[in-house]
Amino acid sequence: MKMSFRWYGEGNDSVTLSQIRQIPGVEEIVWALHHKQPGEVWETDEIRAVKEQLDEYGFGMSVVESVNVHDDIKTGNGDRDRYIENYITTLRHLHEFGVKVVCYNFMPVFDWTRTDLFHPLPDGSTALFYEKDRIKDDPMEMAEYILTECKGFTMPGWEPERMAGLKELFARYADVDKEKLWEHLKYFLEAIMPVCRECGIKMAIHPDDPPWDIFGLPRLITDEAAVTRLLTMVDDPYNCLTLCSGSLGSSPKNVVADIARRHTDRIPFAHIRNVHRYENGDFTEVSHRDRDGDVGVLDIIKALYDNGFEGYIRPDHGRHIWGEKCRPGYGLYDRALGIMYILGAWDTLDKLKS
Ligand code: CS2
Ligand code: MN
Repeated sequence: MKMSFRWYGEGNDSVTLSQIRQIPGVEEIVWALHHKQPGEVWETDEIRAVKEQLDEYGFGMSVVESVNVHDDIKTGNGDRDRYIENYITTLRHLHEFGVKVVCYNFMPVFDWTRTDLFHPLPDGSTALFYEKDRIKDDPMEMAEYILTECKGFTMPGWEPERMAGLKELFARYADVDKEKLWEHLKYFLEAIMPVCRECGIKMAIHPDDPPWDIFGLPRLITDEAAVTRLLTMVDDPYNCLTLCSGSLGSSPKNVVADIARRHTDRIPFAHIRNVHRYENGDFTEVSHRDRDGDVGVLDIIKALYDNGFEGYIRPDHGRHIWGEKCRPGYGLYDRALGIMYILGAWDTLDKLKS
């Protein structure tokens, strides 16, 4: 297992590489070119610039999160083949710099969705929160809220340029039902798999967050059956899953440790975080500690450990603690605590074995 930490890039993150270097055990930075629109080619000069920054601190750049997929590929129309060609060019460029895993998602219109980015927890910290009843109404209202709260930060999946055309974007998905979306995902994966094999890059899809349909939009990667469908539909070792414990774990239907145990060989990358679920379907993010939430953090770590997991792990969202001003979910302090918790569990399992 290799520990990693997501970083949004120079000038685009409140956390610095020199701070990350002081968190024990972090070997890799999970990175991306956040100024790129979905569908644009990532040029080698731009990738090299990131590599030079990471080299200075001795960090690897094996995992990219995300190379976003253009809406034409998801809706299966317009210029999808041209955008797939661009995607392939980007994969080839990433390969030149030793990238091994690309985390991406296939969620229509929105990436992750929350109704409150700074929800107070009883300990005085704040965290991301999802109130089920508020997601029934107007998607515009929610998008405006997220964009206002996130002013000053680029938010992947929430590009203001895309959100400005939200009505049109919804219209383009009007006749894309769940089965069509599966077909478009299959088309995309089959087109890129030969290049992934050639370049040794695993495509690790991120589960939908939350793992159910929202605003009438279909969502695919929501439970174990969907994971199995994805992995068998294109049965290739380079077609993989990002195991996100918080996304899958916000549904009480999912036992994330079971998914981890059954599919470890197709999981090159894991996001570990914890969520407390309420009976009415709301959920709040909480600390990484197993007993603070409901996703079964320790069972998940043990499942991966028992199966000899050799991929990358990163702490996913953290709470906002100690007055830190940061990008929602992506502060330094709570994610660093998360790393110490995950490494503590992992090292203990190692110790018990020897
Ligand atoms: C991430 C996702 O911050 C988060 O919730 O886990 O946004 C993830 O980066 C994307 O869905 C991957 O494309
Ligand atoms: Mn995640």
